[in-house]
Amino acid sequence: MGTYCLAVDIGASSGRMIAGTIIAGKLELTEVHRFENKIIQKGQHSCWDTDRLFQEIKTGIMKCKKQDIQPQSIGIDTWAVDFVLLDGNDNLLTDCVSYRDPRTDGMMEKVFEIFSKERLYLETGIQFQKFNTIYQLYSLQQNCPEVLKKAESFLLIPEYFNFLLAGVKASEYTNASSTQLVNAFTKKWDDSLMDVLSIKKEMFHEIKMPKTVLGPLRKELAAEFGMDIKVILPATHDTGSAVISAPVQEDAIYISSGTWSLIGVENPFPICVTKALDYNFTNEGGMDHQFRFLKNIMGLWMIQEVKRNYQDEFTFAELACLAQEELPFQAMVDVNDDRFLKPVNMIEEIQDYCRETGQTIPLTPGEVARCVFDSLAVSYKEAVEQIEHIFEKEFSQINVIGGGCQNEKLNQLIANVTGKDVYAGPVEATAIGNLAVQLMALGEVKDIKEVRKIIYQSFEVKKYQPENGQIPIMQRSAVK
Ligand code: LFR
Repeated sequence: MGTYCLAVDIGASSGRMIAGTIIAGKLELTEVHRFENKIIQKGQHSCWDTDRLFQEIKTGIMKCKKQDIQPQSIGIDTWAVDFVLLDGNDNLLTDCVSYRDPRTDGMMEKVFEIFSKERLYLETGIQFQKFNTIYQLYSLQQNCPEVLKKAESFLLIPEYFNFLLAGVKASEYTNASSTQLVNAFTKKWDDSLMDVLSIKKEMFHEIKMPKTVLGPLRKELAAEFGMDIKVILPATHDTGSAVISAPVQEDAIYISSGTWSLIGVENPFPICVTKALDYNFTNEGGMDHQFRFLKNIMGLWMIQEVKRNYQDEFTFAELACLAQEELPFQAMVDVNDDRFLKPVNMIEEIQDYCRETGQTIPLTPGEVARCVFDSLAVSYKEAVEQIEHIFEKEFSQINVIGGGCQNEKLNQLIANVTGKDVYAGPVEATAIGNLAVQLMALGEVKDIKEVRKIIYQSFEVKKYQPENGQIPIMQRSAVK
C-alpha cells in the first residue's frame, strides 16, 4: 500500500476530508468524510462554529480507521482572513467571527486615515476587501480593546485546528499574507504597520512555509485515534492549495470557483503598481516564492444564497437549467458590490439593484439565476481584460478549478463571453493541492511541476470552446 495523506479542506459551505495516495503514477482519492459548514448567529455576531468543525475533523480521522486507511500525515486548509484569539491559558477569548459580519463596516476608511491606501498596497500587495484581517483587528482595537489586551495568541482558523491537533502554534505563509499584515517582500509580519494601528504584535506567531512538518498529534489524541499522524502545513489558505493543483498552466488564467471566484495567474514577484491597485488585484503569497496575482469575485455565494432564499426548492443544476431557458444579458449586477456580501435576502437585493439601475427586473427563479450567471461571466471577462492589460499580453485559455467547475452551463458561458478555451477540472482542486504539498513534504513527489503533471493525468479536465453567434453583452457601465 502507498503512503496515504489526509487533506482536511473546509470551505464556507462544506468541509471534506479526502485521503490520497499515488498508485501507478496517479493520485487516487478516497473521500472519508463530508460535512456542512455555515455561518451561525452568536449574540451580536455572525460566527463560525469552530467547536463543531473540530469535532468533524476528529470524526473524519476516526472514519479513516474504519476504512482501513492509515494516513502518514494530515494537512488542513480553510478560507482565509478569519481568526481566533487565545488568552495566556490558551482559552478562546471570543467566538470566531465571520468575515461577513458587519463589524468591519467603515474600518477600512479609518485605517486609511492613519496609513495611506497606496502605502498599504505598496507594502503588502493585498487587495482592499473590507473584511481583511487587518480591518477585523482594527475593529476590535476600536470597539473591544480589552479583548486585544488579553490576547496572547492570534491564530487563523487552520492554524487554530493545527494547534488543537499538534499543540504547536505557528502561522502559515499563504494564509498569513491574506491578512494584509505581512510585508510582500520580506514575507514577515509587518511590525511597524501593527504598531501604527495599535495592533498587538506580540500575539503573532512565526510564519512557516508550506511543507513544514509541525509535529505529531498530541499524545492524548494519538491515543484516542490509536494512530500516529504527522501534522503538516499545506498551503493552509484554500485558494493557495487550489492554485497549486491547477494543471493547465501554459498561457492560462485560473478561476478557482467556489463560494468565491478567484481569478488570476501565478507570478514570481508581487505586482504593486498603480494599475493593479486601481483594479484591486491582490498578491497573495504562494508556494515556492510564487504569488497569486488575482482578483476576488463574489462567486457562487450569490447563487447559494438565491437557492437558500427559494427555500432550497431547486437544486443548483435545476437553477442552471432554468437560467439557460431565459434570454441572456437582460439584467446585470455588479457582483463585487459590497451590498451582495451578506444581504438579508439575495433575490430582493438583486431585484433592488436592477430597479435602481433602470434595468428589467428579474422575477422568476430562471431570470434571477440568469442574471447571476451572466453577471459573473461578465465580471470574469473584465478581470481577464485587466490581467491582460497589466501583463501586456493575451492569455489563450482559462482553467476553472474547484467545485464550481461542475457547472457546465457556466463553463460554456465563460468560454462564450471571454472567447477563450475553458478547461474545467479538477473538481476537488483544493483538497488535491493540500495533498500535493503533504506528498512533497514526505518526499513522495519532487516538486510542483511533477505534481501538476500527476494531477493532469489523474483527473478529468473537460474542454469548452467558445460557440459562434454570441449575443452582444450589455456593458455594465451602460446601466449604472
Ligand atoms: C475562498 C477564500 C478567498 C478569500 C475568501 C475569504 O474560499 O479563501 O481566497 O478571499 O475565501 O476568506
